[in-house]
Amino acid sequence: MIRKLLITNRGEIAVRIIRACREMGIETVAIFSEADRDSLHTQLADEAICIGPGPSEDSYLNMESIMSATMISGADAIHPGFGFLSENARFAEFCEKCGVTFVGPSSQVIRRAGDKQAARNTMAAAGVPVIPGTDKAILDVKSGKAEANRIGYPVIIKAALGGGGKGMRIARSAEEFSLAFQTAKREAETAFGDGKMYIERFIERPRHIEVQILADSKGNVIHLGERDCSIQRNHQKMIEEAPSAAITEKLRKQLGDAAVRAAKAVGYVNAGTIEFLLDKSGKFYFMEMNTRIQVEHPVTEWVTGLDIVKEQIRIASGLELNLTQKDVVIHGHAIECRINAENPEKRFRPSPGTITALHLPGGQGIRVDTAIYDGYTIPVYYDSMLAKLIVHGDSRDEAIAKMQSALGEVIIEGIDTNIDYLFEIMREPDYLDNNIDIEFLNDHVIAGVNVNDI
Ligand code: MV4
Repeated sequence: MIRKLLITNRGEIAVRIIRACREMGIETVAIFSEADRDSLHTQLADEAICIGPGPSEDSYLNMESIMSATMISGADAIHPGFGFLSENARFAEFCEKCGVTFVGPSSQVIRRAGDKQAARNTMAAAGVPVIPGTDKAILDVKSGKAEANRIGYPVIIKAALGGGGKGMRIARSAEEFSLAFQTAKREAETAFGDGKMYIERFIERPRHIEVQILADSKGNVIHLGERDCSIQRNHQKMIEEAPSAAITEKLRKQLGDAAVRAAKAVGYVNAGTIEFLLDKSGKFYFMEMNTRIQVEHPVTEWVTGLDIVKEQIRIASGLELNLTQKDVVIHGHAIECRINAENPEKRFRPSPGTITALHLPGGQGIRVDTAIYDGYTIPVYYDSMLAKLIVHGDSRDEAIAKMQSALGEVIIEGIDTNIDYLFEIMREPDYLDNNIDIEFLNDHVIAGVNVNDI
């Protein structure tokens, strides 16, 4: 069993992991940058080690400093949280070579999931539905165009090593192909140092549906149902829910089976997420595999009653899952809103600064995951998420009513936040009617703002 765990992260997810360890009797080591001396994770962990200056490259991304801190502290395991080094195969490999347990899948699985083109082929071979597209890397316009003609327009051109929308372009016709391909390829070369591209049929207005899986080192794989993460801006999710109101029990079983097959096909161990697109006709397709704990994991925790971070630590300790698929029952409906330090009226410009007054909601069916406190100064170096407000009700309508009530109670003074914007989404008739897809924020004016105008 893991005795002492070092958390290579900050903010609410570091706090979330510290809390799980405390319950499990595992000692915790925080690492912090010079900008995070007063941060909550630094104060809550049993020990805290400064690993460098504020900028992420000098601290939370500095593998050598982090591994030195790990050795000095005597930690036997590392939890990477999300972002930063969490999906860096080289870092996982560094841990393996240093004899430190990485709480996540092996470096080999992370590397295989990172090549989206290769992952697509693995999934197709395992019988997981993939979007019609190419099975070999495309490097030039000529062969790309031939493939696009075969697939049929519109197509989407994606970087093999991409993700999060970088190195991605849509071509609606053969006329648009050449420019779209070259732009996407150049962007991929700059961002990932690799110009391998693949092409898929472009799915119009899908939902983003992802399935949480748990896989132990004994070969047991289960799924914890799906999350609907369609409400997003610029590939940043804003609101997530579980279960998806678009999915029937029959479809849930098909998605879950596909996700379990996907995990088994790559020899997955630990918690992971299989992302799918669900088209308007109800067909779903594999998109990507995420090898980290995700920001939105609490909605799944609430409808299943499980603690996914504890499960990650148990799995990394070599323990067998203590539940089977039939033990997983989905109860009620959970919604998460991401509260960010940003101003929606000023192109969602980040708003770091000092919190001068704070009131967070509570009560039955309300959970707040955060690392902010009254008087806390948000550093300029990191992302703008301040808190996750998660609610649970018997039904989607009840969860929405709770979210409206909880958002209405929040007081955060001294900085700008997106709370009013989130509140308005919770009153938008199409949101209430479950008329949502990945274009939702493009299609609506929310609190006087339409994201297309940005
Ligand atoms: C797609 C797609 C439509 N058709 N692939 C966005 C980032 C990367 N993970 C893949 N993405 C997409 N792939 C096909 N064949 C639409 C998107 C997409 C998207 C997907 C999920 C959530 C939000 C999105 C926003 C824009 C585009």
